[in-house]
Amino acid sequence: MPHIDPERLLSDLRDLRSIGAQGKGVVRPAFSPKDMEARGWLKGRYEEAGLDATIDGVGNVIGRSRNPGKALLVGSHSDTQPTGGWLDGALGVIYGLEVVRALAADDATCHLAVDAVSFQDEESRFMGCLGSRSLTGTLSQEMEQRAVDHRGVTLAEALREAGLAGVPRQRLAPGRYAGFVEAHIEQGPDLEDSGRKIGVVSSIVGLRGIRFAFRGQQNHAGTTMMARRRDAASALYELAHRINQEFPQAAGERTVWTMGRLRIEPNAPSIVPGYAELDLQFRDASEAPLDAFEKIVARLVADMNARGGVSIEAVPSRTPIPPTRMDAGLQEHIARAAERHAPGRWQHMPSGAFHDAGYVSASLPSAMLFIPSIGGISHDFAEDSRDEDIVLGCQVLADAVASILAAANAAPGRNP
Ligand code: HGY
Ligand code: MN
Ligand code: MN
Repeated sequence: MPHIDPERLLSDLRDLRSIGAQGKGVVRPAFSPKDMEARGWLKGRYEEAGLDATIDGVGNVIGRSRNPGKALLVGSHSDTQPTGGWLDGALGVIYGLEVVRALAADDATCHLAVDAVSFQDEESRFMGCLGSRSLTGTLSQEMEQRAVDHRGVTLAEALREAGLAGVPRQRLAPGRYAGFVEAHIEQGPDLEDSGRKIGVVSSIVGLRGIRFAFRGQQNHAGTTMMARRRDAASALYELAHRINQEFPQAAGERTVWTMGRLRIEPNAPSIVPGYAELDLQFRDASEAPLDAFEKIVARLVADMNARGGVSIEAVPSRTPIPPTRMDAGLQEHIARAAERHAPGRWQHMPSGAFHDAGYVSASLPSAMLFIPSIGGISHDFAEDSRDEDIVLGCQVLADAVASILAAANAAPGRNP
């Protein structure tokens, strides 16, 4: 059985954390200098581990094994949210590196092919899972041309600034892989609340986003009587309130929605706002509640526009991410490894976060393993996990990878 090296694992995680560190957290937005520095560091670690490593034209770092036979792709993303935690994405990336080294060091598994990957822009600076869309061939030219970040920087400019313009892009080698496995922090409270140590992910949420633009009339806050106002911010508050009133009727048990970004102009206390903007994002493991939410939004916007005064425009704020199911066979390998190392302290569970495995699952059998997040906190500098949970998760992953590859190479034509 392959043995991971806990100290080496934790040391690499801490080294990666140091690139873009801010207090306990990390700021390494996709294509930023710190993101590209981290990718260059990772490429070096892949090479030291005996992989042929490249950083491709969208910034995916891919370490390819020289071993023959069916391979398994293992990894996650190393870009972060603007106020990112140190483990979101980074955990799965360093796990992939450590699994490569652990299997290479064990006579029983050193012949198996494990490729390691760090995808680019999973965190939606330009669009969620940009790197895994590119690797799986679902990043269209039209999507690329539309891609602009919230500061107005285009994807083309970011690629140029990162030195990636014109660099060849990698695609999944047809027939090479038995599948893709991504380890990740849970980013929620369920494992910690249940006292369990490993999550075997059954499904990954789908996600949609709508951006509302409210156009009224900027005016004086003292001399403009309420009846005469065309207050863009008031329209924003009314729409947000009505969404919070109506969505619960159409929501499923784990449907979520967030209005986490707004803009009010000119954002001055003595001026009636003439313009406002609001981002709404909503998620569920099935399409039905997402479809229902879109219908509610369309009705509310039409109703408010019919009143006049402030005009509301609603447009998609991002490329939708479809809900996906994880491969049952791969889940079984992870579950068996979890039972071996954490008997009775693991569970099948859905993912409320989206992940690259969601995109890759359209091209390869894919699966995910979760470890507990302390306090269920993520997308915040306070994000953290216990060292013993980090080490346990990596050992479970190493076992699962070895068993998946053993099965895949015993019967190359069959799913492991
Ligand atoms: O938002 C998400 O679900 C992911 O963490 N980017
Ligand atoms: Mn993530
Ligand atoms: Mn994230």
